[in-house]
Order: sequence, then structure tokens, then C-alpha cells
Amino acid sequence: MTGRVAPEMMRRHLRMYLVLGSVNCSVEPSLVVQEALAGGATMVQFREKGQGALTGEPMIRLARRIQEQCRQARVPFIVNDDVELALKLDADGVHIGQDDESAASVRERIGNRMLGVSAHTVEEARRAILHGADYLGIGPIYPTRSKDDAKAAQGPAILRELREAGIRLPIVGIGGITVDRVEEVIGAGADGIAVISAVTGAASAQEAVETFMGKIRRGAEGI
Ligand code: TZP
Ligand code: MG
Repeated sequence: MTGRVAPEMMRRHLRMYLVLGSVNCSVEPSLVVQEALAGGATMVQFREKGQGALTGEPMIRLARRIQEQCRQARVPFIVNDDVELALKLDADGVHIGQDDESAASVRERIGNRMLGVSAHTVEEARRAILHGADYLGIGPIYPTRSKDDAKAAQGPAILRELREAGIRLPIVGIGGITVDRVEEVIGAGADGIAVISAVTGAASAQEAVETFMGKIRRGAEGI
């Protein structure tokens, strides 16, 4: 990639953003990734976190496997939190939260790779933008069981508030998003949805993603 990702491209990558680690999967995570990519997932975040998460070589092996699947599907591969790992693997980007290293310092380290920052308020969003974020992750929108230290759910209203405050950066909503909630999330101002359990916990990850994609396309076309 030459230069920073264009906002229009970023918006497309954010449409159906699968976030996962081994802890979220009851089968081999790369099987879930394979199905999700076949279903049309537009970006994947490797988030190896929580009780029982892999570390060291097994973690790196899994990351590499998922990265290779993303490469073949021509879908960006993003690493959660771990800037070292992202650089070592030459990932397409990094996603960080408010408790991680500052966005400005991560931006310096990762050059033009994509940078996603989680934000919960207009102020956090503005700071992330100043510090070089390419997109904002906003949530939890709805209650979630997939993040131990999740803040209270804010509802889709937070998305509207950010847009009304003049925030134009690409936004992905996250937290408790199911197929039935897509319309509400996109309608409130998100460019896409990021999900863990609605895909990793589905009987068929491929069908789950296909159903999400159908809703998202209709939402993006304003139907
Ligand atoms: N950040 C905010 S909520 C969340 C993260 C990583 C978890 C989302 O998982 P789920 O299963 O889609 O609610
Ligand atoms: Mg983090």
C-alpha cells in the first residue's frame, strides 16, 4: 500500500468486520475464518485475548495462518493491541483501545498501516482522529459477553451523537450486534459492523456472514 488508506476504501473494509481469537471459537479458528471469508467478510481482526488465550509460538502460528487466509481472500488483516506482532507479521493494520499505547505513538510505529481506535465519547473520538486513526471502533453498542472489561452498552445513540458532532471518520459499531440489529446500527451512522459471537458462535459462520452482508448492502444502499 502506498500512503494512508483512503476513507472510502476504509468504509468498504469496515462493512462486515470479523473480530476473533481462539477463545471465541469452539472449533479451529481458521475454519471459522475460512467460512467467514467465503461468506464475504470484509476485514478480519486477530484478537487473541482473555482466559486461555494462546501466547508465544502457538499464538504467532495462528496469527500467521489467519493472515495467509486473509491475503488469499484479499481482505485486510488487523492485529488487536500488539504492535510488535503487527510489525513482525507485516499486518495490514492495528486496532487499539483507550488503555493501550497512545494512538499517536502507534501511528508513528506503524507508518501507513491502518489504525483503528476504540472510542466511547466525542472527546475520545476527536483525540483519536488528531492522533492519526483511520477508523473508530464504537461500542459496546449493545450488551456483550465477549469482552471481560466492556463498558456499559451505549445503544446506537452514541453513533448518532458522533455524527451530529461532525465526526466524519469511518466508524464501525461493535458489541452485541446481531443480524436483527444491523439496520439500526448502520442507520445511526456506522459504516459497518464488527462482530465476534454472532459469527464465531453460529452453526455456519458462512451463512451468518452472508446474512449480515445482505443486510449491510441494503443498509448502505439506503433501501
Ligand atoms: N469491544 C467492544 S464490545 C466487544 C469488543 C471487542 C466484543 C464484541 O463481541 P460480540 O460477541 O460481537 O458482542
Ligand atoms: Mg486493547
